Amino acid sequence: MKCLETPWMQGMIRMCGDGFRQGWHERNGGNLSYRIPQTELEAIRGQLSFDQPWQPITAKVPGLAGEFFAVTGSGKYMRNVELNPAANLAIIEISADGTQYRIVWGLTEGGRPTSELPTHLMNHEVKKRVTQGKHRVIYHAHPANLIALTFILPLDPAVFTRELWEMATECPVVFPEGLGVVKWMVPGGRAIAEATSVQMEQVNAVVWAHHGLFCSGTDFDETFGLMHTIEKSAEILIKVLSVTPHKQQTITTPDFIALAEDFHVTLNPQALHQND
Ligand code: 2HA
Ligand code: ZN
Repeated sequence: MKCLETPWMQGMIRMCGDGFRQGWHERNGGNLSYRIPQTELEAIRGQLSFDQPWQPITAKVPGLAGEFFAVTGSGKYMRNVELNPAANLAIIEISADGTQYRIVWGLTEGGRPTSELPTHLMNHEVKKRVTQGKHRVIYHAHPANLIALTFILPLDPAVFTRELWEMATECPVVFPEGLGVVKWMVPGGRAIAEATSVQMEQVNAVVWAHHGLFCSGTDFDETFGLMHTIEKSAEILIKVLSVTPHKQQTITTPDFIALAEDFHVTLNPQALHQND
């Protein structure tokens, strides 16, 4: 099967277009990566070329040595991926020492992998370890309501988690472990990658103050769904705060405890007891 026709590549292409249509990817904003399963890689190996030079990652990811990733391109627009996936996406291979990558497919009109490659790969390394390889997708977007909240709420993971849980009953079930929050930092580098990946040990979504959100998941549906759920909840909170700073009523701590029992989830205790 042609690389572009594989279900996982089709899933990646669809997600880029879906994210654009949600309004999360102005200009070249946002990026997406997928850790390709070994069997899927073998099926397309004949379509890859191994003649491009190794390049530094500027992060060390020995846990990903020899892995292959599909990634969006730096400076490429999410809205263009559906029109020309091979020009806007790449497949990269990670070197045996985990410090370099090389492009083995795609970016047919030139370019490099996403400018956030260090954060993507460091998150993948953490998630591969803590989920025993189940998580394969890392997604970064610029959803407006969540970004707006980073100017209003304290940059405290327990506060963000609790406020977003209260806005939609499904939230504590979708992200019971809560959200991480990283204060404003220069994007693209190793420092923000480290700050993000440390929090990814515990959670599947990390907010970047005044910038956007990183999500992790097992597949494209789950990861897109997490981004979507968090941003929908942020939109409701922005609507509430636009009318009044005071909630007349809300979901309470005992309500959350009852929900957690019925849905068999363990809620982040800091967020659960945030308002006690
Ligand atoms: O431009 O979103 O964080 C891509 C980005 C950088
Ligand atoms: Zn960004």
